Amino acid sequence: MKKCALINDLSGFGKCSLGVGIPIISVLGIEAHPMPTAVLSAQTGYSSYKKVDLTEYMPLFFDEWNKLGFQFDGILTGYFSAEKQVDAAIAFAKHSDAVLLADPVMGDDGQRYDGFTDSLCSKIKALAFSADIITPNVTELHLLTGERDIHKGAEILLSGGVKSVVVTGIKKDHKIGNAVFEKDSCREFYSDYYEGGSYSGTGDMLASIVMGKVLSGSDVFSAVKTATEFISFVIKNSDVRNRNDGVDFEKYLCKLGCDNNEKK
Ligand code: PXL
Repeated sequence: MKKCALINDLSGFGKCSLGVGIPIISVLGIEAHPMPTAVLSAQTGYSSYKKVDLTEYMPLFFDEWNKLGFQFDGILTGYFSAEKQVDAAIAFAKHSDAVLLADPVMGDDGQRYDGFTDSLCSKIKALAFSADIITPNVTELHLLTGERDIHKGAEILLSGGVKSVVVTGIKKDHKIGNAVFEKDSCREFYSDYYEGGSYSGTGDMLASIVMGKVLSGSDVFSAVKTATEFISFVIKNSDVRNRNDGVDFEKYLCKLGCDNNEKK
């Protein structure tokens, strides 16, 4: 089986990060190997939370993985709570031939998430520019490039060496969608349903689906089409009272299930 390292936090409440990445990568038929950056009582959108940073353990864990010869086909990065964590992830990725998908988690709805200082954001920017695929939302695209124009922002990232730029959460004509930019092509995928809300973890879901699909042989365009349709379906069928809680994806994971030619 293909192996994917998931470098992200584990949050007890507010379904996101490893809490959605591990099941999604797994249901897509890829082994998920988590390296938690931090463990939180709840994601940072709630009115309070407690956090344990694993910054000092990350280089030790990566050294162990390297020492034991574990090889990865994909590396998926998400939430970082300290600059040194990003350094450790960059160093780990540099020594690997894996496809690097960096989800540059920094903010949403025009606001940075709690704790995202200028210096942490500039480390995340360096990681994003070294990745094969990145999945910023429109707020993160602006933080990465200074651009509010999506096409111009994506162009800056492509010129910097990123192969596929997936801009998420684009609002247009009462719909919400995602755009994929590669060197000579661009495609947008919109959902047929837009309530005007944004929900915890949907960006993490999109990044995980794209990583899993690409590792299974899909191109980024069809991977983003699948992710857009899945997330739209899940939002439509979720009973969400608080956007921080996340969406009811668990019941529908089977829709993403891989179809192997297993022995009966
Ligand atoms: O989904 C992004 C995310 C991931 N991890 C943590 C967060 C957030 C967004 O608020 O707080 C801990």
